[in-house]
Amino acid sequence: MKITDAKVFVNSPGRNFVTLKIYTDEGIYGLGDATLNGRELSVAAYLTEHLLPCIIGRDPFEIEDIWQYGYKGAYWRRGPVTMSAIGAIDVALWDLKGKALNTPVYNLLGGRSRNGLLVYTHANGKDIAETIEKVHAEKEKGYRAIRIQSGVPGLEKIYGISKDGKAYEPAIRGGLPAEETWDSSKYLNFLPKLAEKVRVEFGDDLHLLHDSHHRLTPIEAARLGKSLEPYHFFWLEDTVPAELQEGFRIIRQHTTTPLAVGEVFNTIYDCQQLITEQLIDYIRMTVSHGGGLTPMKKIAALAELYHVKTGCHGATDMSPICLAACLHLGTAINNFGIQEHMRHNALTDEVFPHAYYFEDGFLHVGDAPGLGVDFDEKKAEQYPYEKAYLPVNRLGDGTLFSW
Ligand code: EZ4
Ligand code: CO
Repeated sequence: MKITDAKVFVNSPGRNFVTLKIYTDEGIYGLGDATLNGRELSVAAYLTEHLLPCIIGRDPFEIEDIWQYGYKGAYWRRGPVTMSAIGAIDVALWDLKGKALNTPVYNLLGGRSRNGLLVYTHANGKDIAETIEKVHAEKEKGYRAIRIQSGVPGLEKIYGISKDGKAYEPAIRGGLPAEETWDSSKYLNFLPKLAEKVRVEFGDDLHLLHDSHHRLTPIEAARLGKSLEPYHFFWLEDTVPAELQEGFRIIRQHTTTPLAVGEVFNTIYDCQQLITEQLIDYIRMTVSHGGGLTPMKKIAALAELYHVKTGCHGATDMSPICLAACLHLGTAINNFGIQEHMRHNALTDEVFPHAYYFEDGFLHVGDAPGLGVDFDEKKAEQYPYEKAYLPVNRLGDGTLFSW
């Protein structure tokens, strides 16, 4: 079999997505997700201008070599744009191979290790009462693990909370990035109050998660983890920006609250120290931004040695193709932890028909060959790309801060 063509589609069916389709001389095609929220066109250009010309004519079964060609062959290594582009090709090739061999991708990765994948969803409220209402609503849908985010008294706009009652989408269309204001001390004082109320309301069995979205220092994160211990969270996510991996030692010395990090990582080197020093419990890298299934399988294997489980990023800016790839990986590996499930809207689901389904708190990957996701190009064409930015964040005195 030979790769005959490859195309990049940039559309906005419900939100922006970049989709890669690789065609072969046998009529079989593979799909990959190249979406990088707020930076979509850079990945599209990296693919069309630089990577795709090099794969035309190649045997699509040579997945490892094509991955190495994209990674080592560029000389310039790592980075979200590069790795998302390499990841889209990699995932498309696994999809293609599964279809060619008439088997789901999880069978190519080692076979089924579990029946379903525990997922967590989001409950976002403007205050404690509304957050509790949202947790009730998600629990009724069958979720057994729920991430709680709430407005913080004294802070105007906050990560995770929508103002208009619609599902939360951080990337705003039109204009320059929105600006938010942050205050760590207000947040640190408030969060244990939220956790206490939610635990009292729901009892011990519901798994609770929370995302600090990279805004704390290590010692602040240590305080937060400690203050949440009585409420036994499933995990505390992205407490500090993790470029300084050894910073996590400070958090770890002070708290038994499990730690998750890594949704912005793109190679194994971003988490090598975090894993080998057992500074985290869950690695949050997702398949598309992590360079594809080829490196993610290696990262999961390294993590397994150190009691670290996976918890792949699964916000709505990961298309159904990426979500399916995460589900195939999670189905096959032994150290799967949990999968984020921030449901896509109806239009996104229509443009990407898929075999995976949610039931009783678990996502099931289905047994369609390949990834089990298709892409309706005709429908997607009706929704052209619209430039959108993620917000930026400042402290009260105007200092630029992490969003
Ligand atoms: O802010 O995916 O855990 N989920 C998150 C997400 C990220 C977005 C950024 O594009 O932190 O909501
Ligand atoms: Co997050």
